[in-house]
Amino acid sequence: MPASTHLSPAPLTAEAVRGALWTKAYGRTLHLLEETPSTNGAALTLAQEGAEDGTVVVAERQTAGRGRLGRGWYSPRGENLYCSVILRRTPASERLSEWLSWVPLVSAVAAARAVQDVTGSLPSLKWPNDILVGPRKLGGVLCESSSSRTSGTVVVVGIGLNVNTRQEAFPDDLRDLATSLVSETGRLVDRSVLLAALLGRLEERHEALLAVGPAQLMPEYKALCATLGRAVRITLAGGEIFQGRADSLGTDGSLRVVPESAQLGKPAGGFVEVRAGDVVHLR
Ligand code: BT5
Repeated sequence: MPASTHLSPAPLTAEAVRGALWTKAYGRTLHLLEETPSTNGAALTLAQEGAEDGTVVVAERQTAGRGRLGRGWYSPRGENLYCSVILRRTPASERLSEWLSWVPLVSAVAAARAVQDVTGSLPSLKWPNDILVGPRKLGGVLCESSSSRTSGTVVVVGIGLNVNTRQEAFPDDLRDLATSLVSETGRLVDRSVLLAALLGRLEERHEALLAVGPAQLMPEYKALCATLGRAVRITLAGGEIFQGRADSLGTDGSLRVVPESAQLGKPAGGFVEVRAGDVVHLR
């Protein structure tokens, strides 16, 4: 599908999304909000009220967009995609924790594939779930879950993609770190078409994860992941920092990093398994 060449971005409308949608469930119930603090927050509330699997919340603007670990997500009005999908179908309890750790990774793959569908260019990924073009961040994934005895586990997959924000319009602290599709291609992109592609790719990857498990999806993640094989600096969830080489992925989607020196003593197996933390690509 070609990118739009309009001088101003085409509006995001439910009608245009539905017109381009090829999913079974994702986006068939679509809440398009003018403004919300966070589409993830709105989706978690809808989930608690019983919203069905595949329900989507998308907003023109977020006033308190969330990143991981309490960080924020820059979400100006009318330019980009801020969207959250409610997942109610979960695997049997013995596979639940593995599934939970892979949902963000395969969601990032789906976002990269949707960008490829619409622009022809395939982004790469930074572990665990940043979407990159070269060294710059095009988008990110934030998964949040809630569980109750009555309704079981519900996961909300939130995705932010910078689409039509021009490079000079990013705030100072992001201008050198972030990018957008219009910055990369020089063309404005129709967000309705991109959202439909994103929901299609998400449904496809989430179905595959449930049906066949992560082992079959790992090769695609690895192929897109620019972190593997690189020198990295890791900040662990507890604040500890070390450098090393990103070696491989664990079956639970963790990043195995061989420390550069004996900073962490001699880890078992020669590597540290990073489950939650921040990665900086060095060199
Ligand atoms: C993420 O967090 O990358 C996950 C972002 C998820 C955002 C979506 S939007 C729809 C849904 N609803 C929400 O409320 N959230 C989700 P993290 O890896 O923690 O990255 C956050 C960091 O990225 C920030 O500290 C900034 O440095 C940078 N950042 C913030 N906004 C950005 C943007 N628009 N583009 C690129 N980088 C950004």
